[in-house]
Amino acid sequence: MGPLSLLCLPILVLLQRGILTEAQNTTAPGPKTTTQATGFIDLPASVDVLESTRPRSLVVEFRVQSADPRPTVEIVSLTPDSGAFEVPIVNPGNTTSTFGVQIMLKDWLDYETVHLHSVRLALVTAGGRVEQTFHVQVINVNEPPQCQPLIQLPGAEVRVPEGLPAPLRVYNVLAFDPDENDTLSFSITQVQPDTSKGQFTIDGMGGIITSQSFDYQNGPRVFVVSVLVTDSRGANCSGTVRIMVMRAFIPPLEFLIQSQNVSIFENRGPGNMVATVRANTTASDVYYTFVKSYPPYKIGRVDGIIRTVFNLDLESHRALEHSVLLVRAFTISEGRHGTATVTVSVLDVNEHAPFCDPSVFVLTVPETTEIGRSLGTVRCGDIDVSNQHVTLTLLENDASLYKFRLQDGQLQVNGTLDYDTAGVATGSFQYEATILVNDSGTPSLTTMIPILITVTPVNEFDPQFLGPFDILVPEDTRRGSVVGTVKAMDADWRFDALRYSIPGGDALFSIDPVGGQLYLKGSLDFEVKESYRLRVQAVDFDQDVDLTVQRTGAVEITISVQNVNDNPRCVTPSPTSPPSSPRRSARLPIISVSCTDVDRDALTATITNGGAVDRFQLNGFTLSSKEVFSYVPGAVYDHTMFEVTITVSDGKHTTDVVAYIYVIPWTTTVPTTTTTTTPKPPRVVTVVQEYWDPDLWFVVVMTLTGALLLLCLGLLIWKILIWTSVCAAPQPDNMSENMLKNNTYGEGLDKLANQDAAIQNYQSSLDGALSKENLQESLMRFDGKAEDPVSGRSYLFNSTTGERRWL
Ligand SMILES: *[C@@H]1O[C@H](CO)[C@@H](O)[C@H](O)[C@H]1NC(C)=O
Ligand SMILES: *[C@@H]1O[C@H](CO)[C@@H](O)[C@H](O)[C@H]1NC(C)=O
Ligand SMILES: *[C@@H]1O[C@H](CO)[C@@H](O)[C@H](O)[C@H]1NC(C)=O
Ligand SMILES: *[C@@H]1O[C@H](CO)[C@@H](O)[C@H](O)[C@H]1NC(C)=O
Ligand SMILES: *[C@@H]1O[C@H](CO)[C@@H](O)[C@H](O)[C@H]1NC(C)=O
Ligand SMILES: *[C@@H]1O[C@H](CO)[C@@H](O)[C@H](O)[C@H]1NC(C)=O
Ligand SMILES: *[C@@H]1O[C@H](CO)[C@@H](O)[C@H](O)[C@H]1NC(C)=O
Ligand SMILES: CC(=O)N[C@H]1CO[C@H](CO)[C@@H](O)[C@@H]1O
Repeated sequence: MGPLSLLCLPILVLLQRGILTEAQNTTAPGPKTTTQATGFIDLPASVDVLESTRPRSLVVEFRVQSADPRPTVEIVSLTPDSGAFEVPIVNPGNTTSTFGVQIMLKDWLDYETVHLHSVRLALVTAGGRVEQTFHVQVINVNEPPQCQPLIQLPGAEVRVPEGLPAPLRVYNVLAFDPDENDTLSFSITQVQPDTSKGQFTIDGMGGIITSQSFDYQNGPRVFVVSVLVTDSRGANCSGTVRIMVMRAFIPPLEFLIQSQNVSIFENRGPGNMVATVRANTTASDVYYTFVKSYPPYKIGRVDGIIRTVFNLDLESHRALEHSVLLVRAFTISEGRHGTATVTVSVLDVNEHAPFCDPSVFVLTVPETTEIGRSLGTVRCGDIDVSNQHVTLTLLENDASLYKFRLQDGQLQVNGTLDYDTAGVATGSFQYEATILVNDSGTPSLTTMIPILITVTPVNEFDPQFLGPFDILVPEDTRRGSVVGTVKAMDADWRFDALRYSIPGGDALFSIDPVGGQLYLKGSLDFEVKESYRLRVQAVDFDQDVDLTVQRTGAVEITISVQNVNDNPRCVTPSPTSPPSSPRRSARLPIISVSCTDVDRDALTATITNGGAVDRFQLNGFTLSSKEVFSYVPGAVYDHTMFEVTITVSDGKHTTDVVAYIYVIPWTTTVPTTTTTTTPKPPRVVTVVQEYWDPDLWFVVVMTLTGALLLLCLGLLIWKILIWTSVCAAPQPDNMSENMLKNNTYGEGLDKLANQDAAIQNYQSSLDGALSKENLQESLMRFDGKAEDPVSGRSYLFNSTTGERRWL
C-alpha cells in the first residue's frame, strides 16, 4: 500500500475508531468473572480489522487475571505466519490481580493476500500457563487508483513536432488500481489554453489523442492537459501532461557556390573585389554577413560582394596569404540561413627588385693583383614573399672580358689586370663590369651593381733598346749634326716615358734625352779613328705609383766613321781650237772637259740636259755638235745659244760642267759654225729658278741703267736707220774669230757681258730679229746665285747669258 496510506491517513483513523468500537461491541466479551484464577478475561474470539488500518494501531485490548504480579502474554503462533502483530503489551490493571493487554498491528494488512489471521496467545504466569486463540478478520476496503507518479507532480512533459498528421496519440497516461477486478476510467478535466479543450480526447487505455496537427508557427506551442483517473467506486487520482510543440526541420539556405577558392593579387588597393556569394533562394530579403570578423575583408550586406578593406600587402602581412571566410546568408521571411566558405589566396606580385650590399664596387688595385684575389663579396636579397631567390650574373665589356669572376657572390680577379695597353689607357685605366642581379619572379626584376676597378701602375719592365745599334757617319759630317737616333721601348705604359743619357758623358757625342738623337760635338776623321763605341742608357719614369721606382736599360752602340769620296774635279774644260776650215762639219769638236778624281775612279761624262742631246754629242770628254742647225731667214731659224750640261761621274759622285754654246749662223754661202763657251762657274751653291731680289742700290742702278739703255737704244735705232739706208753687210769672219778668241775658258764669264753686247750688236745688224728688249731682259734677269772660288764673294748670275752681278 505504501504511499497511498499517507494520502488516506485521516480516513483510516476514523475507520479504525469505528471498527474498534464495533469490535468491542460485536465481539461478545468473555464471561466476566471475578475469580482469582489465572486466565483471559475478555479476549474476543474474533476481531475485524480494516485493510486500511495503519501499523501501530491497536488491534485488540483485553484483560487477564493473574495472581502473579508479573504475567506475560505472548503470541504462540500466527497463521499464516505473516508477523503482522506486535508482541502483546501487559499493563497493570485496576485491581492487583487483573492486567490489561494490548496487541498492536505491526504491518499493513492486505485483504487481497490474507483474509483471516488466527492468533494463538499464551498467558504465562508464575502459576502456570493458559493459551487461547482468537481470529483477526481483514475487512476489504476500496483503494484509489494509482497514477504514474510523474504526471501527478510536477506533471509529465512531452515534445511533439509540428505538422505530424492527426489524429495523433500524443501520450499514454499510466495508472492502475490496487483493488482486484476494479476498472479504471480516464477523463480530461482541463486543457490549457482553454480554447483547445475540444482538441484532445483520452481513450480507455489512458492515451491522449489530438484531433488536429500542431502548428508551431501559428498555433499554441504549449498545451497542458489535466487527466483524472477514477475507479469504479469513484476513487481517483489525477495528473497533468504538458505537450510542447516542436518546430519541424527547416532546410538550411544553400548557396549557388557552397565553397569557392579565389585568388587575388596583392597591393590592389582597398575596395578590391574578392568574390561574390549568392544564396540559392528567391526570397527578396536575403542578407549576408561574416560568421566572425575578418579585418581585411568586408561583405556587402545586400549584394554579397566581398571586398578588401585595406590594401593587402603580403610583404607587410604574411598572414594574409590564406584566409578562410565563413559567410552566413539568412532570410527572415523564410526563417532560413546557411553558411558558405570562401577561401581567399592572396598572390604575391613581384614588385621589389633585389637589393644588394654593396650596391657598387669602386676599388683601386695595383696591376699586379694576383688571380683569385677577392675584391669583395656581394650579398643580395629580395623582400617579395614568393620570389626571394636571386641570381647573380657578371656582365663584362670588351676590356674587362675574363678579367673577373663571381664565386658564391665573391668577386674575384680572374685575369691579370694589365695597366700597360693602349686599350686600358683609353679607358682611363679603369676596368668596368656589371653584376646583374635578378629575382625569380615573372617577369624578373633586376638590379645592377656597377664594378669600377681602377688599376694603378707597377713598374714591371726594363726599357729595351731597339736596333740597329750600328751607326754609319760620314767623316765630313759637320759638328752639331745629328748622326743617328737611338730608340728604346718600355713595356710599361707609357711606352715612351724614357730619358736617354750617356752615362758619364762623352767628348764627341751627346744625346737628346727625349728624342734619342745623337749629336756630333766635334769633327770626325776616318783616317784618325774609324769607329767609336758608345754606351747609351734609358731610364723610365712615371711608371709606378711610387715615382721613385724607376728602371734602367742600357745598350752599347757602334758609330762607324765613313770615308768620304770626293767629287770628280773638272778643272779646265778648254775649248778646242776654232775650226780651221770655214766649212761646217759634223763632229766638230767644240770643247773638251778635263777632269780628275782624287779617288782615281774611272770617270764618265754624259750630256744630261735633254734639249742638248739632240744637237750635241760627247766623244769621251770632248763635246761636238751634230749638224742639225737651220738658220734660214724667214723659215726655220734655230736658237743661237745652247746650254749643255755635262755630268762627270766617278760612279758615286758627280760633277756638272755646263757649257754655253753660241752658234753663229753664216750667210747661205758660208756654213754655219759654232762657237763655244765656258763651263759652269767653279762652284754652284744654289741654282735658283726665278731669282729676283734686288737690293736698294740695285734698283737705283737698274733704273739708271735702264734710262741709259733707253738713251743708247734711241741712239742705236737712229744709227741703224741711217745704216740700213747706206751700208753693206759686215765681215762675219773677223767677228767670229774675235769672238772665239775672247771666249777662252780662262777669261770666262767676266767678259761675257761685253761679248753679249757685241753679239747683240752683231745679231741686230744681221736680221734685227734679236730686239733690244731681249738684250735688256738678259741683262736684268739673274736666275742663280754663286760664290766665287777665289774671292769667296757671292754674285748673281744669269744662267742663260752668264751675266753676273756681285753682291
Ligand atoms: C478500573 O476501574 C475503572 C473505573 O473505575 C474502569 O474504567 C476500568 O476499566 C477498570 N480497569 C480495569 C482493568 O478493570
Ligand atoms: C474477481 O473475478 C473473478 C472472475 O473474474 C472471480 O473469480 C473472483 O472471485 C472475483 N473476486 C472478487 C473479490 O470479486
Ligand atoms: C476524488 O476523491 C476525493 C476524495 O478522495 C474527492 O474529494 C473528490 O471530489 C473526487 N473528485 C472527483 C472529481 O470525483
Ligand atoms: C537551387 O535550388 C533549387 C530548388 O530549391 C534546386 O533545384 C537547384 O538545383 C539549386 N541550385 C543550386 C545551384 O544549388
Ligand atoms: C580550395 O582549396 C583547398 C586548399 O587550398 C582545397 O583543399 C579545396 O579542394 C579547394 N576547393 C575548391 C573548390 O577548389
Ligand atoms: C676566367 O678565366 C678563364 C681563363 O683563364 C676563362 O676560361 C674563364 O671563362 C674566366 N671566367 C670568367 C667568369 O670570365
Ligand atoms: C633570372 O634568374 C633565373 C633563375 O632564378 C634565370 O632562369 C633567368 O634566366 C634570369 N632572368 C634574367 C632576365 O636574367
Ligand atoms: C453500539 C453498542 O451496542 N454499544 C454498546 C456496547 O456495550 C456497552 C456496554 O458493554 C454499551 O454501553 C454500549 O451501548
